[in-house]
Order: sequence, then structure tokens, then C-alpha cells
Amino acid sequence: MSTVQGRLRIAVQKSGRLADRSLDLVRDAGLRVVKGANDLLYKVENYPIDLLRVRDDDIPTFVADGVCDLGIVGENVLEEGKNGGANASVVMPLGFGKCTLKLACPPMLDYAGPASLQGLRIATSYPKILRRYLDEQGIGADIVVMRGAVEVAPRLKLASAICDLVSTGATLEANGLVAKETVFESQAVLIQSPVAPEPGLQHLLESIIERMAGVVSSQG
Ligand code: PRT
Ligand code: ZN
Repeated sequence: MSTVQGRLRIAVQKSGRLADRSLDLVRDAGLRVVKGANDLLYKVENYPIDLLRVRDDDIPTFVADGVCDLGIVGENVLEEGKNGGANASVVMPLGFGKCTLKLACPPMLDYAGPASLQGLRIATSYPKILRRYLDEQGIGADIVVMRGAVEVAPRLKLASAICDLVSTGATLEANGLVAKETVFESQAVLIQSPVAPEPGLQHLLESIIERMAGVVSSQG
């Protein structure tokens, strides 16, 4: 059962690339959002719903654990955060926050396909997704985990290649890197908890999902 009696919770990114569009979606679905007592929680005036505003990395766990009933997060973060336990499930893609996790390297690296990465060091913030890709390709490479500024790794000789999110490609270009392989395609998704809400809120949960689906398809 959901931890807060009588109210649904939706986890959204507090600030960052998905924050505005997530709030827009919630509002377009007919939820009147007002600031709560603190920055962490926004309240919905016209329904028993709260928005929990957090780091995007925390959203999959909150939803998986039933601390939140729904969440809006990048598929890349969801995928990287998966573990052996119960996971949040994807309800639908939302059509924003689109980006691609790509392998990229400096032009001087003699690149002739993924096999060229054998035995090299690759910097990324997505070690699990990258490892899975490398395993599928049968490539043994060292993964250097960096929380940010992955694109500087080759210049600093921390790694020979990187695996990072790309949207416009401007960051790769500014750092003299060339995209080579697509590892994972991502966009924002609505995720749902494996933990059911209390019975009285089930109908509201379903109707919120339906309204969001309506908003997304009208934008498609
Ligand atoms: O603070 P918090 O932890 O919540 O946020 P964050 O800093 O971890 O994430 P944030 O706000 O940067 O991104 C949130 C989500 O937006 C990501 O998880 C992706 O699902 C999605 N997204 C879409 C992107 C991009 N596009 C993107 N371009 N996330 C990051 N980038 C970065 C990329 O890492 C690289 O540094 O932008 C740079 C490349 O952009 P281009 O346009 O130069 O190619
Ligand atoms: Zn984050």
C-alpha cells in the first residue's frame, strides 16, 4: 500500500532537462499544481495528489518501492537503475527528453567498428547499459565511471572513448569527438509502481494515466 494515506504521489524531476515538460504534462492532464509547504512537495488542488520533486536518479527507486505511485523519468536513468528487485514498469513514452546514448571517440582513434574498443578504457555515467552492450558485442573493455564531464575524458587521457548522451551533438563536436555507435535510445517515460495504491485511489490513478495518454497522443 502507498505510504501516504489518501493521496497519490507522482515523482518528477525537481530541476533539470525534464522538469518543465514534466510539470506541463501534469498540468495539461488537468491537475492544478500549487506549491506546498516546502520545495520538495507540490500539491494538486483539485485531486488528492502530491508531486514529489527530486533528483531524477531517485525516481525509479521511489516508484519501485511504492513511495510514489507514478514517476516521470528518462528511460536511460530507469534502465541504468534496474536491479534484481521489483522494478517500476513503463506505462508509456512521453515524446520529450529524447536523446541517444552513444559511443564516441577522437578521430585519431583507428575505429573500424565496436571491436576496435577491445581492451580500451571507455568513460561513461552509464556503466550498466554500456557493459550490457559490450557483452552483447563480445567486447572486453574497461569502464571508467564519471558522474559528469564525460566528454573531457579522452582529452585528459582518462579514457580512449566515451559513452554519453547526445541530443544535438554540439557537445561532442566542441570536444572534438565523433559519434560511432548507438548504445541506447531514450526519452522521458511515465513509470508506474508495482505496489498498488490503496483501493480508494486506484480509479484516480487509472484516470490520471488515461488523461496523460490523451495529452501525449494529442501532441504526437
Ligand atoms: O539533478 P538531476 O540529477 O535531477 O539531473 P541530471 O543532471 O542528472 O539530468 P539532466 O537534467 O541533465 O537530464 C535529465 C534527463 O534528460 C536525462 O536523464 C536524459 O533522459 C534527458 N536528456 C535529453 C539529456 C539530454 N537530452 C542531453 N543532451 N540528458 C543529458 N544531456 C547532456 C549529455 O549528457 C551531454 O553532456 O547534454 C550533453 C549533450 O547534449 P548535446 O545537445 O550537446 O548533444
Ligand atoms: Zn541525475
